[in-house]
Amino acid sequence: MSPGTPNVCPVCDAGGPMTHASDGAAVLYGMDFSVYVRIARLALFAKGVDYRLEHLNPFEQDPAKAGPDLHPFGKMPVLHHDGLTLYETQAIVRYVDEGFPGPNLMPGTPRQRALQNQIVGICDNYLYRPLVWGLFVETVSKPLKGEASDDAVADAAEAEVTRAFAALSPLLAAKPTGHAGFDMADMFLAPMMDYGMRSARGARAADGFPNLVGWWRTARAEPCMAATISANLPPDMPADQVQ
Ligand SMILES: N[C@@H](CCC(=O)N[C@@H](CS)C(=O)NCC(=O)O)C(=O)O
Repeated sequence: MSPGTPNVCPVCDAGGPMTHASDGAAVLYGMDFSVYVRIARLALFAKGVDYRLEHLNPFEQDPAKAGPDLHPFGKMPVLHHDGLTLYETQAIVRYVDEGFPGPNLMPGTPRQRALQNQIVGICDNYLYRPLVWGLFVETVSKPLKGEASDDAVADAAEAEVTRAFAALSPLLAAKPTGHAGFDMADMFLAPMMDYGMRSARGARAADGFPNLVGWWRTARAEPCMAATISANLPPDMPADQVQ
């Protein structure tokens, strides 16, 4: 039976009838330390969706330890809900927003939605890699593990982050805040900032952009951030640098 056959769950039982999918419960595959998994969790949290997080760790070299082979590009997260298996976090967040009751995560007008998509696109394409990998992993995570960080990598990343912050800052100032809690743009940016602002270079790059710093001070105090923080951050992880 093909995964597309009605009433066949492609995740839990490709050859038989649906089991867990039929009860409507959502399953998010991924690790809680992942930026993109957290984005999906923020959306599920905002909508009050009942879900469980199941193991999928694409960073594991051993396929037996990595978890189910659900993502054609070897990434996380993957959402499974009611017979649908979905990857790409933008698709997941939009599905969660439109598929469940609760606060709207996307604004009401085409212009506002386009501007929100622009922020999300900047986060995906120009911020995530230099901020999380180039600054956090390179200058915080590696030294915590006793590895040397590469100044040239960090220098290049800081320049890219500064450029992304310069683009984001006015967009954040103009962003509608017409609903309670986070919207989709906040959900993409905040998990990236939560790693990046633990690096002195990330905080330094943000310093020149008061809108961004102000946004981050508010965002990081939202209950959804505490509700979705990884349980696996090292105990000696530096606190946020932005005061
Ligand atoms: N475009 C993907 C990006 C997801 C992504 O980069 N996830 C990271 C974790 S935060 C990952 O799975 N990395 C594993 C790897 O690159 O090997 C999405 O929007 O879901």
